[in-house]
Amino acid sequence: MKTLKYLMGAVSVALLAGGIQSCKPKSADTAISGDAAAKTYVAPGKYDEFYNFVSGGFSGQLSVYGIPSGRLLRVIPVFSQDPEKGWGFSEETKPMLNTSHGSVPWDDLHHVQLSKTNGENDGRWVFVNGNNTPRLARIDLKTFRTAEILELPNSGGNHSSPFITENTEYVVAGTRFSVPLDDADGDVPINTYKKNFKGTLSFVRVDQKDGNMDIAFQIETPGVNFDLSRAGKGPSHGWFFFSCYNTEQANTLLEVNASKNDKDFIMAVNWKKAEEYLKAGKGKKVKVKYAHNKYSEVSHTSSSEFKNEVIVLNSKELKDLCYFIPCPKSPHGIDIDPTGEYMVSSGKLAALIPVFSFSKMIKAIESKSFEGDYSGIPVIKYEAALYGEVQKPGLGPLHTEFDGRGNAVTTMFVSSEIVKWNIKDLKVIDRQPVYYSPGHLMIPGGDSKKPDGKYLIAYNKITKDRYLPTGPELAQSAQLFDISGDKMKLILDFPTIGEPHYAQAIRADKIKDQSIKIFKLEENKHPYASKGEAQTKVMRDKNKVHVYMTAIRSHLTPDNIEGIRIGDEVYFHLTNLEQDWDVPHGFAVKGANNGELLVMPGETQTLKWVPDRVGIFPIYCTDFCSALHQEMSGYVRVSPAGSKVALIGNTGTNMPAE
Ligand code: RUQ
Ligand code: CUA
Repeated sequence: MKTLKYLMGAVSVALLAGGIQSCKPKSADTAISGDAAAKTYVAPGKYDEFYNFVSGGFSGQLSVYGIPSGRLLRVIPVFSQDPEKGWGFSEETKPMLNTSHGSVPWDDLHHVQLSKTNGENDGRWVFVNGNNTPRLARIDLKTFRTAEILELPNSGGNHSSPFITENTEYVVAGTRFSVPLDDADGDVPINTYKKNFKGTLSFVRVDQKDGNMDIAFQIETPGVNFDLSRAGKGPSHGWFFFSCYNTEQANTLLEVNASKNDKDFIMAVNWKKAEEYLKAGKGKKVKVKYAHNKYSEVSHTSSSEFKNEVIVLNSKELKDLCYFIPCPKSPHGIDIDPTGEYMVSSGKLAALIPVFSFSKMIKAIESKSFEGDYSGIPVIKYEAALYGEVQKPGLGPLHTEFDGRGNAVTTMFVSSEIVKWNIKDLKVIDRQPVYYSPGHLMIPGGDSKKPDGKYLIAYNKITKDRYLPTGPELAQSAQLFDISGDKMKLILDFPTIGEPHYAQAIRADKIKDQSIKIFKLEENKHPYASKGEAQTKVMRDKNKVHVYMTAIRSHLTPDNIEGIRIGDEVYFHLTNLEQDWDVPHGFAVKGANNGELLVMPGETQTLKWVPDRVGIFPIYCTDFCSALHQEMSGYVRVSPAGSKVALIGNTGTNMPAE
């Protein structure tokens, strides 16, 4: 890395690299006000005020915290296998990780969006993005489980996603890396970026009844990197805004070559116009392949379907669809204020924060105040769309949220602080150090029409000396601030899982009562369910053995299984017969190349096991479910291939020994 820089001999490289690394805030000792403990104290047995859904970054998962206590309530597996819950290990959940590349059991989850109605969080679903193998996922907030994963074709990394419109009409996904489209010959020299690489913005429609997603259309754009996005709201509903960097179209050493232009762009997309073009048949059908995976809580199984076509609208050919607004130096976040009039963009390398006006942008388009075009797309004059600039906000602005009282708060990665400023006069009114280098920040409802401006959390990239040392890596830190007064006050540090990027929070009373407690056994439509011990059995179909099994405190039925032979594939289909809240049973068998099963009341899940040797194999429940949990166990006998041992499965009835 170093050698490369010196070889390049570019002074600006060193300057840039030095400049964008973080520096410590001056006063590393924060003044914690005396009432901080009282403000975050949630007495034992009492509930938190908010659910906080926090992206897990490279853990591929979504975690749920209580705010203000900072208690970790749950980790929801999404793109990554999770042996704790059997996610991606059970036969039922494996198809959820299908993609056109085969099973992809990991991803890099960056952004979180709660579904909205009239621009306010409604508590139905949470959407998240997979940044590596481009995917979107939807989590159902009745079960707190992943219900759907949709792959995105024609994309090279799904970063500016999964931002949504004010009534959850669309979830969008802009490609981070431009690449040749899937139906083009991709076997081209990398240095033909300018000619062969294209961007796409995917508009995914959400069915308002069941939440199911599908790609409505894509917009093909010039090859640039799309970083983040936000939908308009109120007056700007119907528009989407994307931050773009690498408008230099560099394909190597981006840290220098994509930082040359003084200004990159915000791309404004008129999606109502796109709908008109779509209706008028202006889209072109493009051959692609992408997976669409859905989980059913009725059959307790998932389905994975491959689709092979998308409709693509061309941003260059279709007039009035897309516009560029120049924006200083590699913008990262783009955030829309609660009124829908102001678009705040944070340029990582800029020393100011430009605030654009939606109404000025519309006037500029009407009066054609363009400074030219970029790859055939009109570029609006900077001044014509600009409302004003926040001067000297701090170094390395990344993301902005709103408090609902006319203020915005922006994270400063380089100067390690959060900075509050007034949207009308663009004056900085407060700044507080954070430890260290904040990426995203979050105010509950802070991207909505009605923010709940009581708390703010900074999600920091670097922890260093904040926690007890734990070897070379430390958990990332979140820092909770009370923002109800004029000054933002730090009141709590808590660690997070993986690397948090964005997070959102919602008042607990908006979802806690809809959270389901059990799956009703009588509604279980799993093809291998046993709805009572009388239905359990062991069936052979050539070399496949299906064990229809039940679990109830405190035994498995059957718990003695014989007649399994080397060469068999054994499927343990475990139904949890409990109909009581918070009584899962687990299942494991010695030597299984797999995770455990963790089966909820009323649910059926399947563990596949291929025994590799002759002998007796213990099986047991992995979840301490009762005083006799340690007794909840059994044995499987494995005999040599071709053995004549009869296939049996029973509990409590001893067969005579042979
Ligand atoms: S990012 S730290 Cu992947 Cu949202 Cu800005
Ligand atoms: Cu069932 Cu332990």
